[in-house]
Amino acid sequence: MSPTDLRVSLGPLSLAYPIVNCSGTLDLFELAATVGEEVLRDPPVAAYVPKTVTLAPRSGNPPPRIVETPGGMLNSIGLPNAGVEAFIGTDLPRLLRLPRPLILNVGGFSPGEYALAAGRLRSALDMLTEGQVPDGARQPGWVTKVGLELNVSCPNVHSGCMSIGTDPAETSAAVRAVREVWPGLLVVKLTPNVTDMAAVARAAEDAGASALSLVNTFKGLVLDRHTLRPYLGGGTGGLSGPAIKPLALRFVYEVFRECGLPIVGMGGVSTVRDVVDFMACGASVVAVGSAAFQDPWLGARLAVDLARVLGERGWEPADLVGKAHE
Ligand code: RRO
Repeated sequence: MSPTDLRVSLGPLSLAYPIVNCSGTLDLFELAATVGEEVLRDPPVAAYVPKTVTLAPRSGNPPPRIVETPGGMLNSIGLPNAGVEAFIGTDLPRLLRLPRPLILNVGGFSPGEYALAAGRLRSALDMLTEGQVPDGARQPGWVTKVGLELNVSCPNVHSGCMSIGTDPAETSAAVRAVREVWPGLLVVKLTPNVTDMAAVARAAEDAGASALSLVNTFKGLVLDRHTLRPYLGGGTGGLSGPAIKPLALRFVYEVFRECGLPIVGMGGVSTVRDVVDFMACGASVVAVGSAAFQDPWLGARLAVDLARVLGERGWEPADLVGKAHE
């Protein structure tokens, strides 16, 4: 029997298999510093999603920033990053050398700020790839290599981000503003901390999104057992890990019915069973998040397992997507 072909498309990006990482959970360059450069020549994901970048530099939230919980972990990192100009100078050139498509990730505090950051990335890509528009093509050449994910769902900052992603009108304004300057794949990462995610998903779709990432972390709280005050420096945090898988699956299942966009499913993925479940509920691509802290190679291993599971049924990835709805 011939090996199962796991190739999938996400907009203009072509992925060798339908597994990527969640933004902020896998730093390939940090990993290379400990395990060696080989991981940069063969990264364990089909497309690489770096950590969220914002227009201006941010120092993030005070420590402690992470705490374990039963079945998961709570983080309050607070979006530390060196800002989009430093990202363009330092990170973007080495990211472009990775032998994988990229999905850059941008956060912001107003629709205009998302557009400014996306516009800077677009100009930098045009320059770095000399990728103006190839003869006869309507889009820059890098469009098949680089996509953009809008993080309108970080739960750990007091304005912007999640307060945009909980409001369909604000989400629409941010997506519309970015669409003006960004010609490629535009993924919008939604928050589960809402009562009606489908309304936000439809707003993103109408404003020009090309795909959705479901879901970011669930806002939660852990107390310091001695002081009985909030343990994390930022007060509350975002819950991830196995505990959230059924909650995340419910959102993928419901949004798949309500909205026509491809879905990148995530939330507590650590086994091939999880990958199969997310795809059956409607995810075209599945992302590995906090489980990669324990096993950075998990994404590539899950791809091997997925090929076996699909091969047993004689299926391609597309045969599995949405099966739970039949
Ligand atoms: O940096 C963070 O605290 C963070 C971000 Br940007 C996010 O999108 N989700 C999350 O759980 N933490």
